[in-house]
Amino acid sequence: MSAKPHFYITTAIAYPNGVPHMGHAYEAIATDCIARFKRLDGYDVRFLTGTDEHGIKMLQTAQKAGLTPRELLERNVPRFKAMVETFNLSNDDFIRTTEARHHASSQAIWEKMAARGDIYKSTYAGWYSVRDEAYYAEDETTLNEQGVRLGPQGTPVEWVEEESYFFRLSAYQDRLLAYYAENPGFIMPEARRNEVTSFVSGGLQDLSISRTTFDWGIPVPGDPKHIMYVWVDALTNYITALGYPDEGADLFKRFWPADVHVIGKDIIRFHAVYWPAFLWSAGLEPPRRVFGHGFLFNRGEKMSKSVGNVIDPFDLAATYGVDAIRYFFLREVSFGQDGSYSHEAIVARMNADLANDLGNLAQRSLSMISKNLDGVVPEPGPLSAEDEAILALADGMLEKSREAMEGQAIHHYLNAVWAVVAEANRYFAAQAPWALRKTDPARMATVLWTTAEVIREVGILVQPVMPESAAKLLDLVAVPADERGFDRLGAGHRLPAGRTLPTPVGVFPRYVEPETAA
Ligand code: ME8
Repeated sequence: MSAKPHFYITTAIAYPNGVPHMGHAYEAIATDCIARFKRLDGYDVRFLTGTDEHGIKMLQTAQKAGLTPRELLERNVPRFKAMVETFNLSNDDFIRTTEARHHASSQAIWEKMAARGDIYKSTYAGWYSVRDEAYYAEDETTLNEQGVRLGPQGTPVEWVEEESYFFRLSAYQDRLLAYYAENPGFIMPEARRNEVTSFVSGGLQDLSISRTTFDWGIPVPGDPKHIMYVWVDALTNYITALGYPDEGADLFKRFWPADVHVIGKDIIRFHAVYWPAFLWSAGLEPPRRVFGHGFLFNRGEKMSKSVGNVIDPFDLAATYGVDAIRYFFLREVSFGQDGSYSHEAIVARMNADLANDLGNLAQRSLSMISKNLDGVVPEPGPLSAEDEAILALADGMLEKSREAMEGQAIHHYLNAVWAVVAEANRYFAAQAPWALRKTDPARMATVLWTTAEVIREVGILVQPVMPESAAKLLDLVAVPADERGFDRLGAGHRLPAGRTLPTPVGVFPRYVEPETAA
């Protein structure tokens, strides 16, 4: 077993009833950034993503398209896998809930919950939203102007009445409330915690956890006429992927309980109420944190297939580049809040933050080393107060970034890095090494070394958000692959003099409007 601290992080598993949209890619990118950050910071990381392939929604979508559910999966799951590839995700596993390992695991957790006495048979009569795959109490629903009854997420609900197995969720109300109170970091951000706490305080009903009217799902052990409620099976994916029901499996021992389940705010109830209760019932620990991120809007409007403004993540990646998109969403949207995006906003970030602030600084300073110092990293002379100050700022980025990332405040981590980039630009302009070339070449060399060292530190720190561009940047300052971890940041590992740098090339392309480019 590794001596490193362990860190297990997951995305939600998406319904492949359609192709991935930018909301899916956003969640995946953010989770990947956190996973990469932790890996570079010395953790033994496990990062899981995948697809949620059962349920009525999948079945109905397939039927409408004249397909079997498996045919629908064959069409769409490869798109989710392509999204993982395209956006350069560093996941260790991709789980599909139709896999045999997952059937075994879901049936095992069911049996554990039944053995605890938490499952009983009765009749369900109430509202169900197929779109949310969720049961709602009558007082959570409303009638719209057309007389259609809607659930709290605004999706239509239908009346369901059938024999069903129930989970004794009501028995876990006090334990859940105590857990939230004792672990204020369990549900993040705070608005989500308040929402869940007030829902649970309002009283929990037992939960219907099986259906008999269709068969696209995992059969209930010992009573195959019943199919498990899709959320019982979906949530279990997080432990299936660690080898459950083998609680002695190496992965399970190392990585359960999960450190963070990253999910969207619409599915917080399933993760912060049902999931801990299922786990306790099965004799397992609840996850340490559930982080509910916000929703992405297209120019302030909710993406919807009927409005025709669903953004294809593959198009965005092709238009702007994968790293620019990763950077844009993680910098622009406060993680945990809703966010909006537009072509103008993406271009502004690409050109200002990436091409100008970071790209130009690297290009200008490194090409001076190339032209004036034969491309060899110079030995710095005595450091001035200004050199010391910018190096101290660069050295301070790691602590600030770590602190931000403890609370998944990805945007704060990036703000901290770009504050240093901005300061490095002011430093470079004020020191004007080009003017020192004739008057004081030794001082010029010191300024260039200092700037290159700041670029090294920034390059190391931006790997989680822009893995490919950061690698190129680090190549430009000749940092070997095994010297790119966060343990190389700070005064103990300065850029060594004497290394030969490659001829600098642009790392962050400026976005030029196609009509202007023509
Ligand atoms: O909910 N912006 O799947 P899903 C940001 N299968 N995030 C968004 C979004 C948007 N516009 N739209 C959706 C499910 N998401 C279940 C999860 S987990 C055991 C089972 C997020 O395909 C959404 O909040 O509807 C969720 O976290 C993820 O995308 C998958 O959504």
